[in-house]
Amino acid sequence: MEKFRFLTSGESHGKCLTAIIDGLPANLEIDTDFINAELSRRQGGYGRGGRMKIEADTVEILSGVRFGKTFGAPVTLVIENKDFENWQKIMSADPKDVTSEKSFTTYRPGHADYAGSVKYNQKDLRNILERSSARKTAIEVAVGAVAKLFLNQFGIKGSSQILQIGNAKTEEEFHKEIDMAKSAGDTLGGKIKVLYENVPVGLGSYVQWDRALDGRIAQAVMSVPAVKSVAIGNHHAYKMKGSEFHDEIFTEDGKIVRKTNNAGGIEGGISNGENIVVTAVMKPIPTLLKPLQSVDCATGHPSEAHFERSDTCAVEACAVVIESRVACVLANELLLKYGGDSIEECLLKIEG
Ligand code: EPS
Repeated sequence: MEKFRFLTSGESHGKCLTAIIDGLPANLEIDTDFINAELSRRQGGYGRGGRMKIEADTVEILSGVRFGKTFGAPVTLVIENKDFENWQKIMSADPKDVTSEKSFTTYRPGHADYAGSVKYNQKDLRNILERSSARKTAIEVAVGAVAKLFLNQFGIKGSSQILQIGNAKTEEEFHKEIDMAKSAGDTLGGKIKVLYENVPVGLGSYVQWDRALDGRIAQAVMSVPAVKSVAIGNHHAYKMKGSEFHDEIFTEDGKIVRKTNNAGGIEGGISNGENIVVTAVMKPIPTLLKPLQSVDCATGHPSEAHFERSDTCAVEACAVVIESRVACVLANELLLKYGGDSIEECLLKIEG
């Protein structure tokens, strides 16, 4: 039974994005400014497209928070899509408004278009694009921000770093690399590192396959749109010897310490008190100004992939989304181990 649960809904150009979070203890302070700051981090980064100029994502809290604090009830979060104004008729729920405006039928390789249309039996690929779009990561980041507020109570802090964008390995080269891709009508992915500090020993378990903390983190990060690989700790493990890879154990002032952290803070599926280190690879965004070859599902004939406004590079945004996903996993694990009905009860349990 999971403790920190949430569901989201909403389309990229629909009225709003919504999440319901269940399982938060009472008396957790919900700082809306912090949630909004996380949302603007997700909107930023060099290489974003036109949509981010339209949106100024801010959260509205519809339930579960009173005078700035939770009280045990489910928390409902909403982010309005400002772009909905331009899509009201196209995204209408009313059958009287039916229109083919903005419908498209040529699959975009790399997106969910082909597999999604077969799975859900849809002829208008708009019905696949709308929910598969990375737009929904906005509300996921709002949920992650709430998870981070909970983790902060235990002194747990997350951060992220971009390791690589295309062939560029330093920050100074990132913009040039993105500019070059943009002028060629192309896109770029990259490599991201996320770190969580001050995570207590004992989250997750080896006793069943689905309780391993590394397994849970991998699932949460791998399902972020465009992420194609996830590693915990040193991702060069395959070429290291056991004597080089494993983190030797010492004592200092009666405490267990390590001089290395190749395990990325997890041994045997359990947090070991070192920093949790996650690296992930994001593929290049599949919507290309210079279109890829594809097929029109209405005619069955070859066709150039549909182009729709998009980003050249969203690696910085992806880093914020990954931080959020890991925050949700850690919040759930903390509640499983130290959960209580109020923050005070949780803190008492962890302080022993
Ligand atoms: C995104 C919103 C989307 C895209 C992008 C991410 O808005 P629109 O489609 O109106 O431009 O900019 O999504 C994708 C490129 C994708 O492949 O899903 C956002 O809010 O992050």
